[in-house]
Amino acid sequence: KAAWRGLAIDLGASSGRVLSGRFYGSRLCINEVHRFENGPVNVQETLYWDILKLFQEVKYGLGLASRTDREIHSLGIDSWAVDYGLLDRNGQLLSYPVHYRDHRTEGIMEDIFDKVNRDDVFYETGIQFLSFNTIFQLLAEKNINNDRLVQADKLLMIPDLLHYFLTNEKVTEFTNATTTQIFNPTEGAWSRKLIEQFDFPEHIFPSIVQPGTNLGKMMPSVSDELGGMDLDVIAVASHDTGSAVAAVPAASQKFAYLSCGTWSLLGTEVNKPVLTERALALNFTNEGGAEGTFRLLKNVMGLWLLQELKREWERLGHSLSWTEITKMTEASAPFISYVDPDDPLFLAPGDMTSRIRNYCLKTGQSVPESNGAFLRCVTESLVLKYRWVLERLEELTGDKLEVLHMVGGGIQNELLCQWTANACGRPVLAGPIEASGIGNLMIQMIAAGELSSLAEGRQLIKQSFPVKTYYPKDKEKWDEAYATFEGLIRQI
Ligand code: ADP
Ligand code: LRH
Repeated sequence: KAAWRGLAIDLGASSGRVLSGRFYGSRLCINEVHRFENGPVNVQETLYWDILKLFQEVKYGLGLASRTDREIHSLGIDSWAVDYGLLDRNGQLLSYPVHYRDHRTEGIMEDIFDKVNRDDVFYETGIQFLSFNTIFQLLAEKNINNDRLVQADKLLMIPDLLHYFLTNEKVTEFTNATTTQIFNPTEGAWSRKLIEQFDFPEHIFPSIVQPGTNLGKMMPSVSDELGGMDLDVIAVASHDTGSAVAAVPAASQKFAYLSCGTWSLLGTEVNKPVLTERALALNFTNEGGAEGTFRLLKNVMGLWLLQELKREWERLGHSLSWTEITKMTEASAPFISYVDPDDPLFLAPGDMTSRIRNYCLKTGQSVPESNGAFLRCVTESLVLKYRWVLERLEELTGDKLEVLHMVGGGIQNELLCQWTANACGRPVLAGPIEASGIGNLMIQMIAAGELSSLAEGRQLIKQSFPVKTYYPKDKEKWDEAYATFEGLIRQI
């Protein structure tokens, strides 16, 4: 039997890629067809995503793939969550999508929760409070650009917008819908209550489709441009974290995962949202996943902090590779100062060294004095925060989570993997790197009837990609560091 072939378009906040996948029955092979940079574009003090450039890169990757293989069955798209584009009645995009790191949502939660009950919003959606959730971005839209919302006919999340550009279909894929904080997971529908309470136009919310839905073929204009390429477009778990967690090669049902890229998403899989008072107090989230699962997790600011340090030094003419960055981190003195990576101070792009410096001054710690010291401070703080989240996760679920699966581009930082094992005091199983793309392919294979379930897919991934185990070391030193770190971060 000929191999099944599919394409995964995986758009991360720092880079996008087009991967091709071939499934030979007992093995999945992937190949990177195209990779391109991604990031915020600042125009007159608003941060946008360059969605047209992204679409162009996607088409370029598709064209490359079709030149070497005319037998591809389908494609799927996944990307970061929460952001959207608005279409008018003629189906025209009203604005470039605004980046979730834009300042328009600063202070918006405080304002609205004077009028609306905050706890109710959590119990209605199961979603953690992050200032950039779609619900708050829409509120900012109302405050700043209400004209746009008045003109809007449909709101499409980033992958849905690209689906629309490819197929002309306007739908919302379930996993991304859950991240808006306007979706009620218990009812499996947009929250009428919140739409009413926040006074959003109800008609902008499209119908919801489940991961694995075939959206049909590419439209003729796109197909012609790509030399007659004629694939099925499958709505996969279009939230990249949903796709990444689908691809965790876990052997059992209870496991902790850390999807590690621009963000670090640390959590566990549950069958239904955990809507307890404690989950609310700890600000954990319940995002929708493949096959009716939910991800109980917390966002940690992640490698964004390292990306921003790297970018800042680059601007000053001092370019460093990731390998050099890892070496400098390791060479710097240990356990000097820490930051809470999730302080809102670190969300926006720019001047990361001065913000870290200020944080250290404010908290009475030594200020990092070399590039290596900044890197060490951030990397240690990240892994210590992972431990904090992991322990809260065990508290919430009552489960002992013996191992931590790490996936995503960040696992190429072996120091980070080893220190995660050390800080968390348990083995880390690292792999695969391209988890989002692989999970994306997996949902396409389930839709095509090539695989029967998520569990079978995870077994296939285990067989197909290497996993490296890191065992914990230096327990006493890391326990001591954790005690200091825990004292520093806000207690709940
Ligand atoms: P996203 O999908 O959010 O764009 P990725 O999953 O591609 O992010 O991960 C990118 C991050 O992985 C980089 O910011 C960097 O911190 C880390 N990384 C990538 N390559 C390496 C490497 N060779 N060594 C160490 N870290 C790396
Ligand atoms: C990771 C991610 C994460 C969201 C953030 C906006 O790429 O999708 O799950 O919280 O981006």
